[in-house]
Amino acid sequence: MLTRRNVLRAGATAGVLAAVPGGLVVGSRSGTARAAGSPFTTPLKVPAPLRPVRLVGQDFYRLTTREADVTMLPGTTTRIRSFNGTMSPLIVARRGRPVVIEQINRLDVPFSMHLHGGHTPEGSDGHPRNQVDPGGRRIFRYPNAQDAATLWIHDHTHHGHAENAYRGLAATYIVTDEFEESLPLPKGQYDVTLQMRDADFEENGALVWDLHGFEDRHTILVNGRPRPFFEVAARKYRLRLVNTSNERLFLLQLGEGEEFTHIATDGGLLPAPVPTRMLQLWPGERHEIVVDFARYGIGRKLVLNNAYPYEGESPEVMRFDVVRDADDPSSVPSQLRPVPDFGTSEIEREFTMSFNRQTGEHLINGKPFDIDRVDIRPKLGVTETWKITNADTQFGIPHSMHPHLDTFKILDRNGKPPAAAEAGLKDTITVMAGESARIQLRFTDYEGLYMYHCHLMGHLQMGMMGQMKITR
Ligand SMILES: [Cu+2]
Repeated sequence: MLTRRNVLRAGATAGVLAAVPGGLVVGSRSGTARAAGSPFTTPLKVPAPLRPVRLVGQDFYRLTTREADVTMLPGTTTRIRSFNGTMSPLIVARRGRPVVIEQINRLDVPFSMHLHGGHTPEGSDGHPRNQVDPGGRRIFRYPNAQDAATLWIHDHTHHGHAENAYRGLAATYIVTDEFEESLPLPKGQYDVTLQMRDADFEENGALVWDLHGFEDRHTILVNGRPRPFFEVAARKYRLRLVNTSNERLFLLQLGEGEEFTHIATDGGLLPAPVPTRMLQLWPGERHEIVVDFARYGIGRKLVLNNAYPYEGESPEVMRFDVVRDADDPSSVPSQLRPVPDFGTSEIEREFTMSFNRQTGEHLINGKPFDIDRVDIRPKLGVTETWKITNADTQFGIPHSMHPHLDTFKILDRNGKPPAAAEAGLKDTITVMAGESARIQLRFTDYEGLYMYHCHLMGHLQMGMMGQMKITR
């Protein structure tokens, strides 16, 4: 149904369209700001990797999904849905060494664990057919037969994923490999994951959940802390940016438009580093950057801003405070990792994303998700080209496409080759209203039933998902 709120939301989103390609139009949105607290009063929490039980040939973890009371806003307590009681946990895996996770569900809602970006066998991919009911448990096997990249874990239950992610269930999952370790990029304590998202809080710290209320989520959280500060050394850092928001675009700028180096996207390292001053981080995406704080003296404070805040909202995401010297043997090589050649596509498919104003559903090729319908039947090893068209010109709503199982490369956007920042392997692509993009991909190794969908979680919940049956 088209409510007044839907119209407002859709109209407001058009502002994003106007903003992103050219000059910024800030403040075209409506919405009321709740108290979000002063920025930079809380230190960033840098999660330590979870410690596995090391078995012969594999790492074993137990992840219990349960409610927990944590401090997010100073002086208040927030009940979240968590993995093992914490926000933003981190798992570090190694290429070729399998990770096995026993997921135990102590929530009172179902949970279906999906490793976003994982090259994962069907039974461990978190299909809603396999969701774990309250009190249940399930074993997930991640072979990690894939290149180094920053992945993340979130829920994929049929109607609960958006709320489960919003209430805190998001883990970062890093795959490392020998090639990447051989590069002189910043490592150890200078390799930091930043999970970014928004939320709406009551004054008492309780999370406000409204599927349609994304314009009211004015508190920006980084690793579960509101607009934190991070004390850094005057040297290079590798920052892994993960957008775990339901709907929010971060248009990231450092300080007064400082330069930083873009080194990786969803599927891992770019072919070559890209110097940049602004980065779009859409829901579900990961981008990795290297920032050289040696350019700034001790005492300098650099704010990371979102150049597209909602109306009534301040742009700050977090602040880097340069507080000490440090040696810096790291550097960014001029070449990183070449993109594989997928050959010539044998299959071409088209996906048109649209919003049905009568039903309030978000559709792919005119249809909402149906768990009993198989939409496409790709063959293993056969290269395909997908043309993704965003037909939402009336409301100007952005949409994305995230096929499970394998990464893709972007062939073109509106017929033009992708920018250098999009020249690497991706698993999620956002397409603005009235625009189209073509991607090339090839499914490998695993047969079975997998999903592809828009990663704006509200849209996914309102139907924007299809199923593919992959066979030999
Ligand atoms: Cu969408």
